[in-house]
Amino acid sequence: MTPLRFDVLTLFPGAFTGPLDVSMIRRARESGLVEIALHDIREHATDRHRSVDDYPFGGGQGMVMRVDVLDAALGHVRTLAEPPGHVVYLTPQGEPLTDRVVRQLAHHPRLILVCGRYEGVDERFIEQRVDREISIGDYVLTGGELPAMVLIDAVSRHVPGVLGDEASPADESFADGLLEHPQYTRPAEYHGWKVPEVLLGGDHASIERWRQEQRVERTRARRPDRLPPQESAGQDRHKVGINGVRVRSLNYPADVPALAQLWRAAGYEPGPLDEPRRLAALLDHAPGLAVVAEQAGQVIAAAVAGFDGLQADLYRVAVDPANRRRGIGSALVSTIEDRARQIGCQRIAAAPVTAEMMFLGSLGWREWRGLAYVRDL
Ligand code: 9D3
Repeated sequence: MTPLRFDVLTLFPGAFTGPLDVSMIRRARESGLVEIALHDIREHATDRHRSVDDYPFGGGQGMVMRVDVLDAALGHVRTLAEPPGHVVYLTPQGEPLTDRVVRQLAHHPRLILVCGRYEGVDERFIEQRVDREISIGDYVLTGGELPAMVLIDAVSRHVPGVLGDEASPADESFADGLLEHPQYTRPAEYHGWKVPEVLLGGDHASIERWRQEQRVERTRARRPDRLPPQESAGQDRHKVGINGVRVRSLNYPADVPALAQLWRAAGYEPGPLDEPRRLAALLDHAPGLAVVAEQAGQVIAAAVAGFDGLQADLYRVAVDPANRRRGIGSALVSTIEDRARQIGCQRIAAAPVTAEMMFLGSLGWREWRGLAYVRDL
């Protein structure tokens, strides 16, 4: 197993001792799973004052980090190891660091993190040398050092072995978009503060149900942005497209007859999905991933997908024959993609490849060995 190597370019290498020397990251470094090398940018200053920053051209507040000094530092760091590394600049202007970005970064064998101070770094360095700009959130810090440590901590957890044997970042809360349920341990009562009754009995089905309710309830209260859009029948949040076509969630069981007719017209072999109870179960599991297009109160297209926690599967897409070639299938699929992404799904697949699914290629899906279409979300 090749370790993950971080090289950090900073004016304050001392800031990193402490946070990265305890607990899990310490163990990961000691066992060689993660390497962290710190580099002082000031060592690459060339003038007699060892200056690393200068006044901004055009005037304005503060100082700007010099392109020549940063480039010398990066050039030196690149000679120290292979491969050249993916250069990440921590900046308030960057894209937000999310679970998805963390997982993407974890694929690189070497990350070079550039921490800014002052007002930022000369834009030419960013244009020429930086692969990705990342922020850790919308609040102002004094520099990129703490963000770099946050990134190192989050990415290191994805290196196999860092978390220990059983734990896997794959089946964590963020993966399905819901927050975690509350936890309790002994004593069962303290100062009269009691542990919820259901957890003390041995009824595992009831415990599981209670925990799932807690997860959904907490997510609704604290992070409604992570729940799939929920529409109440009639009062639908919808897109109104060209010619009054609107996309909405499939309503069960009201839309079942229209759905059956669409599947038939599209030539789908009747299968397990045609059992209304199966459809109900699918909707229970991933509400919002089955959508229809409606025009003048008539359902003219439908797309049904499911999400089992690993990847989303697009089972069926059908557009009424009289309404084809209007972009309706694409609108349904992109709605499903958005909603799947919102619940933490990272990949969607469609198999088998039928003639009706060929349009997925133009939506950015890639064909997988002629057997399936796949898209990373
Ligand atoms: C006056 C304009 N400021 C931008 C909002 C200047 C500025 C403030 C703070 C420039 C750099 C910084 C230092 N912050 C970081 O380098 C930084 C950061 C952050 O402040 N918040 C969230 N994520 C990050 S990543 C790097």
